Amino acid sequence: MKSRAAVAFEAGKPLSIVELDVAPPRKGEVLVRITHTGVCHTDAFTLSGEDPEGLFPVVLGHEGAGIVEAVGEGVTSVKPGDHVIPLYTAECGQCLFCKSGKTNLCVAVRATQGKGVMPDGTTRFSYNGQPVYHYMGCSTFSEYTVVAEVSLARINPNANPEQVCLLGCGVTTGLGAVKNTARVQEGDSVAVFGLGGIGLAVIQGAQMAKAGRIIAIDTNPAKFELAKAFGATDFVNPKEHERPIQQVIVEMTGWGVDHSFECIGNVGVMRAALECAHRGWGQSIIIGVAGAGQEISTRPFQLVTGRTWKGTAFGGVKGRSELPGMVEDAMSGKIQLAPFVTHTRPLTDINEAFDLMHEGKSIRTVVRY
Ligand code: NAD
Ligand code: AHE
Ligand code: ZN
Repeated sequence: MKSRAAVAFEAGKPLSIVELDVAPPRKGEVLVRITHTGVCHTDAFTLSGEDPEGLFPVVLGHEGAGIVEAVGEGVTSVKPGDHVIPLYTAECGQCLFCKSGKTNLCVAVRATQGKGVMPDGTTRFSYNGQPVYHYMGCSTFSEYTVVAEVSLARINPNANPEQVCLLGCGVTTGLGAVKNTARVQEGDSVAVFGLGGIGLAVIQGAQMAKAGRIIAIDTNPAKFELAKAFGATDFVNPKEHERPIQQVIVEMTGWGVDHSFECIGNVGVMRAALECAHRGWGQSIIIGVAGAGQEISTRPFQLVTGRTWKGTAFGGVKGRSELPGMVEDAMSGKIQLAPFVTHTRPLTDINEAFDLMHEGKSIRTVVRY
């Protein structure tokens, strides 16, 4: 079938709106009609050419919501008409990782996903007869996409897709990082570096956990207003300080914060986030994604004196088990999604979503088909 799509033909170039060919779903696969998709910084990261797993030409996008159009052989957990959110972290329930009870990092389809193909090693997308790669097992920048059955969460059909698409990545990642990875407790102090969709979701999660002080840090002060609305108590612009930012945070708090979160993808800031964690027990959670060849460093003494460095993917959330409940929470107002949707655009204007992100003007632009 034909599908309107935004294709990244080359790194560093705008997406092209084209009509792709999409092959039918094979065994264990599902054809989904995407109705809405957010644009996450990770899409921009991969488009930039910095992603070690980046492949071109590719259909990017991994923060979508849609409706099942058709199912392949053997698919039993979803049927045409079901409302779904595609998952870049699958949940098969069978692999070592799913069964461990320790992680959400299912490996059922991860190896082929990283190579831009379906589990059988081939792609369902083509343009002028040439294959086009899948992305993160989702490819939500195509109106019709094919995903593995294990990569779909079935959700309440009455949910607002323009908002719940954000549970496909940004908001879930931030909330989950607080709840599952850091396990923030009532009264804990928190520092959040980077106030985009991820950082603001961390702040929302910290407020839900009844954290005490929530310090919001960004070089773009325009982000502070929304951070305050989500519950941040203190605001720091690193550009206004001569001293290293970790020193500023330690001085503000006495010994540092109980939990810090890096939500930018800057290895220098990752070091600062670790070093502003409390002596003896502070922990720092890396959420940001850094480019090929970049590495983190600190003095080992920072760890010797009790700080812990951790990371999180999709906030440690098991998508098929947990996203339906999070969608219910969004519908009941327990999770706030509306403030994240600062812009909406039709597919034809998707490149504007990237411009708005780079200019620091948006939190999330949601693209509709
Ligand atoms: P975004 O571009 O919307 O937000 C980033 C924010 O960081 C912006 O407000 C920007 O002004 C701020 N910033 C940039 N440099 C800074 C600095 N030196 N000091 C302080 N603030 C600075 O991005 P996003 O969509 O919120 O994504 C954030 C990061 O999280 C990206 O690296 C993305 O790839 C990653 N991410 C990871 C996961 C995961 O599962 N681990 C999931 C989603 C996104
Ligand atoms: N492909 C990159 C890493 C990119 C990355 O870390 N992705 C995050 C999700 S970002 C969502 O916006 C993630 O979940 N990683 C775990 C996984 O299994 O992909 C690289 O460095 O190769
Ligand atoms: Zn993302």
